[in-house]
Amino acid sequence: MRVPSQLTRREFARAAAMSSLGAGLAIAGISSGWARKPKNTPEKSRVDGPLSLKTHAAAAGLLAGCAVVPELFDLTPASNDPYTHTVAQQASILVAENAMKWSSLRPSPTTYEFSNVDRLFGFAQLNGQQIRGHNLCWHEQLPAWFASTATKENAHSLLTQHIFNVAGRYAGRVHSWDVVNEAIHVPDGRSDGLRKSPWLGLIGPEYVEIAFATAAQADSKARLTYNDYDIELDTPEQSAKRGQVLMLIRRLHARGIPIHAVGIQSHLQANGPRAGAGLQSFIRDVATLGLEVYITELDINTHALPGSPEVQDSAVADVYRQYLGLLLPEPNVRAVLTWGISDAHTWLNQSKQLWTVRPDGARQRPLPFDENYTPTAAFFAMRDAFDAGRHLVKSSAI
Ligand code: 9MR
Repeated sequence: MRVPSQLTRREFARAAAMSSLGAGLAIAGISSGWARKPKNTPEKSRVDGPLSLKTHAAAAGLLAGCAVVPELFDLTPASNDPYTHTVAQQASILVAENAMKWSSLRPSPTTYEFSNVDRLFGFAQLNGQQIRGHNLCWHEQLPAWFASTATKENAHSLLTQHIFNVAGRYAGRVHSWDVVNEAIHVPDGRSDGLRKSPWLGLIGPEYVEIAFATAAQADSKARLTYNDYDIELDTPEQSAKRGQVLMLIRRLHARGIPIHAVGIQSHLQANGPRAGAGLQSFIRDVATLGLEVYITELDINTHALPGSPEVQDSAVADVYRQYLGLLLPEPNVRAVLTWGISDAHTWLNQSKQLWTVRPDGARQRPLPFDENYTPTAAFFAMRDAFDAGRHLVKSSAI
């Protein structure tokens, strides 16, 4: 099935070029003061405008972007804020790192707090950027009131009302919605692979279908996406999880549930196994169902990689190069988003977990810009990978 909203790579490249035209105006400072050039270092001026990730990605028919924290945007006209500038320059698509989750949007069972999301949409509009919605249904980051308020009787209506109110508010303005996030958890031992989440316990396995069907009613334009992590590698655990994700998508598709894309989060490790044939065939399997694929949360974790910042940078760039080299040739892969833009703001330096903290106490460097907004080796690995995909624009479409 070919979903009507899907574009060929050629159409997509044209659309992306149009959106970078809007961004070009912003770069020139015409529509948005904060997109003016900051005092440039040589590195910064080397990667703006035509040299940016979004421009190189557009030439390959791809969207490039990152997760953002809307509160960090400095909207004052004369601002030289590097975070704001870098996001405006580099991204053709944005996703809220936390601002669109239940815990951010739902201060109480009856109220909504949209101010940060409205700020994000305003910023994106001025810069010609698209937006991914993350997310409508997840077992994490539910508000504190949820556990004491949600019951088997009201959970269906809590879920559908939330989706109508949130996806409905931004209908027609969202590139894609992560409708259901991280619903598969093989260790929970169910034959359908579903995680024993609050939604499963309250509504039953049909909560996934309910969420997708409601999202389609609330926003008929957004590509409705299933998003998950640890489905990238060919290890036994990740292969099993990827298999369950594929079965879930096939079940939804077979039942006529509207689903248009899969988000592969891609929180990767600097050392250890690399992605390979299993992920490639998964992407081809979902292509046969007419689904697009987005790399939604790419970053490279160096917690288990000893060595200097230079050693980290080179290993991180190697993973970007190998991973994008494997995935970008697949014609249904349409967008690459990193989980943050600069090492100054990354969950890998905020979360104090065994899998994020380095034994030497050094900060992680997982993203295309370092803490001073200087492009890292990963930036150039990404840009080279986009350039290598250019020839595909003419020849491939799903
Ligand atoms: O980066 C997000 C971090 O700031 C939050 O504290 C955390 C809460 O669980 O969520 C992080 O983002 C996650 C994303 O929403 C879903 N995939 C995994 C991401 C990293 O944990």
